[in-house]
Amino acid sequence: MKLYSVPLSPFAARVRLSIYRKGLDIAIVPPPAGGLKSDAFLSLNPMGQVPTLVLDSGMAIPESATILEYLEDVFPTPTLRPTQADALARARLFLRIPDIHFQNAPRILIGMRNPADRKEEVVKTAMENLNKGLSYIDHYLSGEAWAVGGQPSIADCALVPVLNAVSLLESIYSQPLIGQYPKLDAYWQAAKADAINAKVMAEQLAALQKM
Ligand SMILES: N[C@@H](CCC(=O)N[C@@H](CS)C(=O)NCC(=O)O)C(=O)O
Repeated sequence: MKLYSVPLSPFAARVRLSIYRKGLDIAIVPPPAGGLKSDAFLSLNPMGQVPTLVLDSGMAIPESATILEYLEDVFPTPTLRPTQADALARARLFLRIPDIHFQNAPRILIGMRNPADRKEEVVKTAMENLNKGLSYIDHYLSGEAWAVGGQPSIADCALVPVLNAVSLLESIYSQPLIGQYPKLDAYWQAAKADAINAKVMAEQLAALQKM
């Protein structure tokens, strides 16, 4: 099995977090020569995106949430999928909320990290979307040690990479983002201190510094 991934992508980073946490022997590789829109890659994944998980059978699975669930089905131990239905619903919400409500705000705002490249209207709308999404995440956090319950789950795989990007935005734009939401802030302070989370965060940061 191999995972096509790029270090900065929060979607690819979700899957790397699962792979590291579960200790899976899955090769993590960059997009092939020719890139994501090459004929060779598009024949694997017509969306031309990372992450893409290629199985030994040759089947290729796109979409981070689908890949995370697949890894839980095939490698159930250690589990990152809450077993209780309410907890699982909440974990899945933490994958859906950033995907739907941020409306790409972290990518847009990182793209405009240089003040000379900023379009104020675009920044304003992206900040509004970002804050809406953050407030929804804060709402569904319950103050437990991890996003859902007392152990890491697919919810943390989803939240940590995107919150890492948001945390960088706090310094780039000199404004509190995560810090405005007490439950979210407490979650983030604890999440940052975990070694596996920190490894993926460092991979993202190193890629951003190279850009
Ligand atoms: N919904 C997808 C989003 C994946 C995605 O947007 N990946 C970006 C990298 S962050 C990508 O491959 N972009 C290249 C493109 O769309 O052309 C998922 O959850 O995996």
